[in-house]
Amino acid sequence: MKVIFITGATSGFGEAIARTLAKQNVHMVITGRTEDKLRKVAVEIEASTQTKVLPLVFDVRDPKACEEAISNMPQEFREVDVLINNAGLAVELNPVQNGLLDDWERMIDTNVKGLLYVTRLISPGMVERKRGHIINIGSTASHEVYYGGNVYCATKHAVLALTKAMRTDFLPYNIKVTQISPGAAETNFSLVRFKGDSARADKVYEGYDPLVAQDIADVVEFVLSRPPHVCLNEIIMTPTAQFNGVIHKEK
Ligand code: NDP
Ligand code: 8X3
Repeated sequence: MKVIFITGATSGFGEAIARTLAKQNVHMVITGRTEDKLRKVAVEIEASTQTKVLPLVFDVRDPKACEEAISNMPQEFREVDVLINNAGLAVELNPVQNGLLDDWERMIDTNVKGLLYVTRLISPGMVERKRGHIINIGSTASHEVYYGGNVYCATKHAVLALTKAMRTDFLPYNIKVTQISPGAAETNFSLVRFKGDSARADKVYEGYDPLVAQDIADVVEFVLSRPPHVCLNEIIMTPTAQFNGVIHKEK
């Protein structure tokens, strides 16, 4: 049975990806910190598909918690075929001179170190089996910077570097590595970025049609549907109204 492991599946892209791929009747591990939401997603998926779901509650910033959760998975979930490194966040939109160290650390620890911790634990099995696919969720911020986006953009630049590095390191082991790099998508992302200020978050998506989580899930499904000899290395996707960090908004 194919095993798919998705980090950050309590909302947004991760949840949509989990619900979409579950239709393939697989074994699925979903993770996040918000236990009630994670369990709800797991229960709903199991009620509506043949997919068996293991919800794992842990913070990707904590290497010990990652190890404990992943190394104690039941046997039937251990041989992960697909790892989707999705958990991530932006915090605030301050220029460097006003940045808060705690905000910077949350972003670096989650988006870069958390992705590394999980990959470090799951990739050895893929190497051993000479089989696997890692999908990293990057961003258009892997390529561009925008005012106040400094550290978030740096973490997503780092994700792109790690995607290329993994592709290089795993080349002898028949492991695919793909980065999906979306632009603006309406999820909890901006609510988290603006620390619960919904008026500020809503403004981000006014005046144009942003991407929605299902758009990213559809692309993940397509990426995984390619034959064994094809690896899509990166897909950059934006709302039609966005290019090069510029969003055209109707007044
Ligand atoms: P959401 O806020 O809706 O989802 C983020 C997910 O990440 C949640 O499930 C959250 O779970 C999880 N997460 C965050 N921090 C941690 C942590 N420390 N440990 C474990 N899980 C964590 O945002 P999106 O779905 O939009 O974001 C998903 C990814 O897509 C992120 O990497 C983001 O940077 C990226 N992205 C988003 C874009 C957008 O415009 N929305 C565009 C491009 C990329 P919980 O809080 O329960 O732990
Ligand atoms: C999330 C979208 O525009 O903040 O990666 O970079 S953006």
